[in-house]
Amino acid sequence: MRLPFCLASLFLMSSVSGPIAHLDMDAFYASVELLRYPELRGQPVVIGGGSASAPVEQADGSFCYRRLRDYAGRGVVTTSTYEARALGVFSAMGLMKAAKLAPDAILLPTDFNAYRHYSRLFKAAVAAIAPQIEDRGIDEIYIDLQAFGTEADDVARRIKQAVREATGLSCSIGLAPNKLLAKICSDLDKPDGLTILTEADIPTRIWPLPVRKINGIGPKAAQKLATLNIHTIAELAACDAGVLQANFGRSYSAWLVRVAQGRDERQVVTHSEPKSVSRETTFERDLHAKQDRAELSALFTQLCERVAGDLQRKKVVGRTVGIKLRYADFSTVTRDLTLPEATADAAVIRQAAGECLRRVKLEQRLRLLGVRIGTLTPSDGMPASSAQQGSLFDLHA
Ligand code: DCP
Ligand code: MG
Repeated sequence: MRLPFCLASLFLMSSVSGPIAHLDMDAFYASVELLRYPELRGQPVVIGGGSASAPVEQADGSFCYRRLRDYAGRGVVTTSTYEARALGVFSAMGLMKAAKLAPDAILLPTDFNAYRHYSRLFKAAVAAIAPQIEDRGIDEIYIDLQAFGTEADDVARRIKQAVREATGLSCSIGLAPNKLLAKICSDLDKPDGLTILTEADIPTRIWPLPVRKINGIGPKAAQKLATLNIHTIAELAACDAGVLQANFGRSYSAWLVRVAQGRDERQVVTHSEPKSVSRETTFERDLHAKQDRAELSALFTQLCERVAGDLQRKKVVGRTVGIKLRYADFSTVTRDLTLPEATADAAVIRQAAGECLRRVKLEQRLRLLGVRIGTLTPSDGMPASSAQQGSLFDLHA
């Protein structure tokens, strides 16, 4: 699509502090499990069961695997192999729903300790080559490659190789002038991709993409944009700012205008003392506290587990547990409470978050749910004890 010249130049002015790389591990939890069960390579595999879905070792040393069709419960998919995704099974989907789509897919329990271990390994391998890293979660980082100048492409290739050697796992890297574009690019050629984007490539490679490729434009915002006949990033960039403001409010529409133009001034933040850790999820469809209780509850538990995982990785514990709800009409409420003792335990966070939830109105449908934990202090090597792990798995039961 052709865009007016002024828009093209705005794109080309996109703040250049880069090159910045965004690295994201491929089907992370599932790929770690395949290291343990290599015979499952090439098969649809879903990660998300509790310990009851662990494979059973046979007398001859082989494993008898659980199939999705035998699953009963409220668990959710944490991730799935690309073969399972081809059958329509994705992260955050209920396991029972996934079982309808892929009854023969193999189900494996989550093993957060293993994922944390591999997370540390791949990050250390990257840091040995390029130390300017921003930790964005268990399987993703930004890497500031400015210091490498024109060598950045080679460095990105070396990083992929080093990650493979250190972990046996593949990752995908996007290399671009800023974080926004690097994040989009790491997803363009998964798995095992390396997507290098220069400013000159923006019109051909970024503009034609659906708006959903922008991190921060969720399913609902994309749906609303579609009603305005905006499907691609080019169409978003060409849209009148007033129209966006009328539909999305001042701050979100101003952000939409900036990101549509590929503009992003954020630096790679290498040393941050986190003030809080949070996870949120926008639902595929608006959920009702009563009618969709089981699904909501499972997603809520999963958010708490992910927050707990983040705390444990950052070696911090927190005392203030908060929730954020966004209703179908886009209004947002938050509630929080302070615990007597700091924690990184998913079950404790789940219970506190559940108490917060009881203090909000749940008549309207919900479009987003978030869990936050603040007032962080170092855990001082406080172990993620076995009791704590036990409680994580009990939540799946
Ligand atoms: N995860 C989760 N619940 C979600 C999404 C993700 O528990 N709703 C976990 C499992 C994933 C990991 O976080 O393996 C990383 O998330 P990604 O979105 O990067 O997904 P994957 O790495 O699994 O796949 P991809 O190859 O698309 O990056
Ligand atoms: Mg990933």
